[in-house]
Amino acid sequence: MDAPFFNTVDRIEFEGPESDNPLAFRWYDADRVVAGRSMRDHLRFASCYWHSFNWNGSDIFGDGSLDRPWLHDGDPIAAAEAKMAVAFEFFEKLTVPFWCFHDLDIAPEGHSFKDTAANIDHMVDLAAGYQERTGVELLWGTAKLFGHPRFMAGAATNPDPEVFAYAAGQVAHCMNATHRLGGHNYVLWGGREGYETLLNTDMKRELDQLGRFFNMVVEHKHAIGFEGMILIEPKPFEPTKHQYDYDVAAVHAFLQRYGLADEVKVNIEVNHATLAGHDFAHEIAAAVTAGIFGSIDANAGDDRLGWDVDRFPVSVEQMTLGMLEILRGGGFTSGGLNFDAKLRRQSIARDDLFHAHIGGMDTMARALLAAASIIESGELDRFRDDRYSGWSEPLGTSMLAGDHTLAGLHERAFGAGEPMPISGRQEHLENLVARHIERAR
Ligand code: XLS
Ligand code: NI
Ligand code: NI
Repeated sequence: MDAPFFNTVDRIEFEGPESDNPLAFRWYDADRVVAGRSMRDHLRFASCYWHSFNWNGSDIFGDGSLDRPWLHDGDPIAAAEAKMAVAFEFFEKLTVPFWCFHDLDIAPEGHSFKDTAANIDHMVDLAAGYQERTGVELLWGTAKLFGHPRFMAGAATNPDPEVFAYAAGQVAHCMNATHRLGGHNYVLWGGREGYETLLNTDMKRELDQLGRFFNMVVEHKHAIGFEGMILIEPKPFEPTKHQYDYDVAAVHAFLQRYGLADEVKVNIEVNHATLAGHDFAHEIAAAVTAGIFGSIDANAGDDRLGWDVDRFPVSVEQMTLGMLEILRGGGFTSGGLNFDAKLRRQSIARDDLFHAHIGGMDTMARALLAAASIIESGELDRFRDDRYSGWSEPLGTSMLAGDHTLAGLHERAFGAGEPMPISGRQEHLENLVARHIERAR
């Protein structure tokens, strides 16, 4: 394979909204300061290894369509090395500050745990060198606990304790690798932590196993001095019929039940939110409210397809509503926007990977500008504050302070008269959002 792989593309530059150059940013201007932070620091973009470099374009009916020679040529280690060279060429040309990986994206699985661990260590050494040379940092690492048939009945929730123990060893190894690479977070997505049928499943037992597993992850984090955040990525189903980490609310209840609410936060994926029947913005607001907002897997679903299609984000409106909740929550700390997104199967030109990411980054940058402008104008928050203003009056404050009983309010109701409704003004507020999207420059 000849280097460079993306030989028709140079470093992507910001050229502004009037540019017609499809290989330039029109909105993402990394150094531009918006609401007190550079766009680079607000958005903290990451590119993911698995969809971009490990997936060959296959789907359940068809074989690989994409030009990814390292996936089928030669010795597995040499192929993994070639893949990493291409990945870092891509990150550098795209100017993304972060990347994300699964252990088995960067290294081939060997014949034993020991072989696999050695492969991972070798590739982590190489990755450390690439990070050093390019300045690209690791947003998060994660272990692939759902691909191999040993995990078909789950990893931590497996009925066989040997599988639980294997998964624990694999996660420890991957956490050590993430720590060595200076990862800002460590992610756990429970791809097969769920069930197909209750006929063969002991739910209580499986939840207790998962609770113990996550506690071991937190203990290990402290034992090795890893300062990144531990994140759980909720998803309602797929590949399992029912997954325990269904949505943010389910994860929050789980964390509280197992004593983890101060140690673990969430990585919210757009398409997982919509599969759970929620808006993306709802999941962020739920996490911010619970104090567990961590990071985002930025992608988009399809209105008519009921699975995780992982398109690149294209809707400025959807992302503006998401960014609004992120900014209201104070913005990212350890987290960022990881493009857990993949090309369509027919996008087989090498530079399609750039077009996809450029579109996603510009969409998010426009969303940031619009959300920041909504917050700066203060109109929306003023309206919302007014809507609840009664709660600052004597009746509201005394009820919340516990100065009333149901019986007391029963007595009051006889003389109080009918409450006066006010307009919720939803359409007015939707127009306000539209105006900020139109004008944000
Ligand atoms: C799958 C998940 C996965 C995680 C990482 O739907 O989104 O890609 O982000 O294991
Ligand atoms: Ni994801
Ligand atoms: Ni996903």
